[in-house]
Amino acid sequence: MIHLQSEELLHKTIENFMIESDKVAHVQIGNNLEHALLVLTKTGYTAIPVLDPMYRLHGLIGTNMIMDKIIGLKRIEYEKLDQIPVEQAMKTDIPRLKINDPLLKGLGMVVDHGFVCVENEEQLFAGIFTRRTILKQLNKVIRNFNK
Ligand code: 4BW
Ligand code: 4BW
Repeated sequence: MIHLQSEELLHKTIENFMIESDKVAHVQIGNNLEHALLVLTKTGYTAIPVLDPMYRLHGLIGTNMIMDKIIGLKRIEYEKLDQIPVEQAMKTDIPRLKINDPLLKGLGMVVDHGFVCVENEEQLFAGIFTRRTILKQLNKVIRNFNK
């Protein structure tokens, strides 16, 4: 029975577990680093997706990437923040999942990444798959196993 429960879980798709795009904080291509830093600070996340107006995924921007861009030889050059667009600082080589990928694929990917962006059949951003989501599910399975 317990085995069956975990088998069922692993055969579900990413779509069943992702945070939908409308609940994901993001910035748009063309936004400057000052805006990105404001969004990151206000939401409390360390990294968020960068999308275009069509909702295509271009990369991720994080506080570390922003700071790296404005660290000068002697000081942090904050005045550069509103001059640099996010596309000059974002990470573009990022892992991606499809909504129909099996949960097991996502599980393997969040070993190395705090979250992975999910795309639909039209290659548009659909949401994110996070470590928290999968750990919550595993927690449930393990607790039921111990009952
Ligand atoms: O605002 C928050 N609410 C809650 N409930 N949990 C939070 C919040 N901010 C951080 N956390 C917790 C989560 O457990 O800290 C973990 C690390 O956050 P992070 O990476 O370094 O900002 C969170 O783990 P997680 O939920 O597995 O999320 C992993 C990463 O996914 C986050 C962030 O980069 C991204 N993320 C999660 N939800 C997001 C999001 N990015 C944009 N919008 C969202 N709604
Ligand atoms: O430099 C990195 N190398 C690797 N292999 N993965 C990294 C690196 N930087 C970030 N990551 C990945 C890891 O999956 O992003 C996740 C979130 O990083 P964070 O929170 O927001 O800097 C990383 O997840 P994690 O390895 O499970 O680490 C979770 C958090 O624990 C990190 C950081 O706050 C802290 N941490 C981990 N290793 C650390 C550390 N703090 C100081 N020194 C370390 N060696």
